[in-house]
Amino acid sequence: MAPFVSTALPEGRPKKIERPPWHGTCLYQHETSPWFEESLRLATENRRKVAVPPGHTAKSLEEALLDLANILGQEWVKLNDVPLIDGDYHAVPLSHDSYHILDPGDFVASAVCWPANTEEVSKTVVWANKWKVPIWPLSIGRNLGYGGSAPRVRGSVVLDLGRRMNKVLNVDVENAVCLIEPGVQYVTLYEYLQSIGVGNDLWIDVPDLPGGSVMGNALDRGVGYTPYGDHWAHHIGMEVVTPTGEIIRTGMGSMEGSECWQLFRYGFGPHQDGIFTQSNFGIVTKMGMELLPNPGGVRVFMAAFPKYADLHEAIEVIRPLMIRKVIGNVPMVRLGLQDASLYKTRDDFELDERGVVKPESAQKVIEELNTGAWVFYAALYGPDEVTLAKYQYIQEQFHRRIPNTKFYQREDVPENHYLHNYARFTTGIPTWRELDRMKWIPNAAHLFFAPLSANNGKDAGRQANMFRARMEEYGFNYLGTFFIGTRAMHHVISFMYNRKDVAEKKKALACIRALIADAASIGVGEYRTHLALQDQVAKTYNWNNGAIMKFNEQLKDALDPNGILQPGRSGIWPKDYRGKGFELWGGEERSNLVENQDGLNLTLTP
Ligand code: EUG
Repeated sequence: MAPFVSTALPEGRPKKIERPPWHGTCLYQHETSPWFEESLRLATENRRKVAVPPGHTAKSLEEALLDLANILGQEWVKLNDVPLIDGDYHAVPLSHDSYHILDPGDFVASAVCWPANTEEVSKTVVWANKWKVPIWPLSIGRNLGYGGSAPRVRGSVVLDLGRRMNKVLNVDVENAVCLIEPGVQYVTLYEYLQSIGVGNDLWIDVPDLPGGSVMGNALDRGVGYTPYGDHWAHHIGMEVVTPTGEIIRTGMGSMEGSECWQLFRYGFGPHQDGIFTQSNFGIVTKMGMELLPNPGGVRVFMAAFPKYADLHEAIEVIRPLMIRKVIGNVPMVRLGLQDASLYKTRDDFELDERGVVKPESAQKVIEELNTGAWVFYAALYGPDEVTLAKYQYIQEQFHRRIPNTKFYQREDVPENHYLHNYARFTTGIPTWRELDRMKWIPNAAHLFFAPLSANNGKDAGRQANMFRARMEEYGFNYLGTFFIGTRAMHHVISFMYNRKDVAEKKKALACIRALIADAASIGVGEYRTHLALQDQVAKTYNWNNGAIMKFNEQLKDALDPNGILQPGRSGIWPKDYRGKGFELWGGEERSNLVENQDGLNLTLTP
């Protein structure tokens, strides 16, 4: 077979990425969705009562929502009284967190609204201040494993910015940069660049699944696989609605008439951008993103390390390759079993009495798949001659310290191999392949335990051992991946559980809480976490008596005196909420705010 190395991809760059017709963010299931009939039936049999936010009665909320419907138009404000249908990755419910880890009816909005533009976002914020209703903006709602589309406080009003604010506002081809709204997904940005004829020259960075918001993911500091894999590091300029409704632009955007909003990251004076990530300090309505110029070729490869203990040496070999930029992307080292979970289900393995895959059984499958205890995927960018020289150099480096390392390029592996998929997304082409992993167990939901690791063998090794032991104690397989940055790694552990099994959910929650505590005990902190765990994780960032949270709270009180914007996000609570029992520290099956038994049975017609 001819080698696969080439510019772009030998099989070409598709103009469109196929997806099911029900792909979207929905309060009501799309009529083509597999859950449409069920949702209709449940909606008539059992209309859910609407959650009422703190400080409100059903009556006052009704009045407030009627006022909002006057501002945005009636069709753009809807009650969240629909059945809690988990759907799938494509049908993201706005009703609740589809990967719920507490009761699914816990983190629920009272209503959803759809502002059309920045001015309407600002008006909605002013409305929230007037009525003291907590609001929760989202771009697409696919923050799956971290809370999805759900608000932290029951009865918050969700602002779904993705529906109507979904435009690519500008592409500056010469400077390889674009300006986007919150509803632009990886898949739609890719298709847009294709549609204007620059899709071969300007690439985007796609993460494992491309249905998410480009802006939303960068604001949550997510990670992809190309040289622009650190999404936040490649944003450039933003427009933000503050919690009191002012509209600001950051960097050079703060100057009338500047041509450099998307060209120079800073402006004059303090640089604010970072405080709008993983925070509740503002609603981002526009953002610039750098695009990756076609580098003239991509060579992907996989290396397989035979022994579990090889992790240490592997990371030691990789660090200098990263710091010296021999490897140009965000490569990954993942457990052989996690790699195998793309091709297999848990039923294909022999389990021990705790439900954990037996090591001998994992080993058998690893041999069958021709992989290793750990596998390494990386991409080299540039003309073929350049990447070939780098590839040979990299092979030498590994063979010196792990002589049995096996290397594979695309021509060496079967058609269904993940390496072909890896070639697509390291070339900026979206794929849905990662969804195969959801077949591992029935009703699979993901929770990510995502501690940061130093880019060295010692930290990686101690983390893998510590977290594997704890997870197995609770009956879960440790399915870890290290996403390797220049000087640090995101150690992402895919925590899978059956969301229809209440006992298993409870175990998963207890286990991840134990993992957070284990990590903190050795000075390891998470880069991102699920809504239900943000109080606990925030507390582990405790240097100098938690000075950082005191600073965050000062900012919160100054910027959001009425405490309306995303109370509780990242453990930051407005002053009126602090110490009143809103925090979730563990042990609870749902938050302390029990359902308002009055509920709300209304139709939102004046
Ligand atoms: C993944 C990667 C992440 C994350 C959650 C999931 C990938 C899963 C690098 O960050 O936070 C296959």
